Amino acid sequence: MRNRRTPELSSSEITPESVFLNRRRLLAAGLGAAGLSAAGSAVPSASPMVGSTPGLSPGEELTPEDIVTSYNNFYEFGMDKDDPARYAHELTTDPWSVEVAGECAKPGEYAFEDIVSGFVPEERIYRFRCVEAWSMVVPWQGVPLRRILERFEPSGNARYVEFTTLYRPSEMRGQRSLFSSIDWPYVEGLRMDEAYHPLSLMAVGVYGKPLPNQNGAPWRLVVPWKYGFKSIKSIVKIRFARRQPKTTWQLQAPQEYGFYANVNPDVSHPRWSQASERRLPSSLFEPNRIPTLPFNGYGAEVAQLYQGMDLRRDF
Ligand SMILES: Nc1nc2c(c(=O)[nH]1)N[C@H]1C(S)=C(S)[C@@H](COP(=O)(O)O)O[C@H]1N2
Ligand SMILES: [Mo]
Repeated sequence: MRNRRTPELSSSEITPESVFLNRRRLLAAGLGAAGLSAAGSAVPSASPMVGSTPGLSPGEELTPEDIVTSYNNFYEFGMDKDDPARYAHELTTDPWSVEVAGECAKPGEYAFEDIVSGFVPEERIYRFRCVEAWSMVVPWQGVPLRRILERFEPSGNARYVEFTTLYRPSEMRGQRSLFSSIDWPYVEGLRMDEAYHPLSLMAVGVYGKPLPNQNGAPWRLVVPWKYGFKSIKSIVKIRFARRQPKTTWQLQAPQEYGFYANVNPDVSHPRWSQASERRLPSSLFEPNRIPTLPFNGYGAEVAQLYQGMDLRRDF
């Protein structure tokens, strides 16, 4: 783990060349183990039927890769579902640096490779439920968020962790758009106990390949019991905080989006019901509508995090 601000670090260690080598090593050692075949061709390491995966019901199937990588929300590239797949290649994700700040012993500016080095990504097949009432089942590869955050030694004052996406209008056309009302950069947050929950994942791959830009390269959060908007993409800043951070969607429409954003079929969005969802692939004639589960089906794992809270008020 290197902190670019520590004086003893020699400049040769942060040359573009070493960054390049580190990234190649990351892919070879990490994602290789998680799903790339020896020949380098991508094969999903999961079988399409995922009934034996914890949390998933028998008969639930993986959402096909082409849908996972072409039906996206990533407003930095536009508001339509196909904008991210069309325009996210305009973003440069290498080199990538991450600022760590706030209540921790190791703040600083880190190279992405240094933060993830030494980790072998695990495969996690998760249900993913968007607040717009569609859902998917996705095979992610990633590192438990807790293991990453612990590297920065958060202090006892850290009760929340805030994540921020890149602000780079030159490469993110949605940030230049006059139609976007979002106050960039995109910000999300978790309570520390949520961040430390074993289901919280920092994904670096999907379907056995490095994350495509439209899915949040080089790394993005995945919090499967919360609405999709909590799963922030292309993170450049991690800040440990005493007080609850203000998140992008909360600032945008506080009556519609709360800090917690736990999937809850009993609490409607003011403009639509959350009782059911369209499981992709879904079409007009085959909507594939299924009931939405409390905590997106992960209640047995996470409900205790919210004991004593009124989830209608803290939505
Ligand atoms: N930076 C950033 N992260 C984001 C978003 C976004 O617009 N910008 N959209 C969120 C929403 S609303 C959803 S549903 C998921 C979609 O993730 P996916 O495209 O990988 O399925 O990303 C989330 N993360
Ligand atoms: Mo979403």
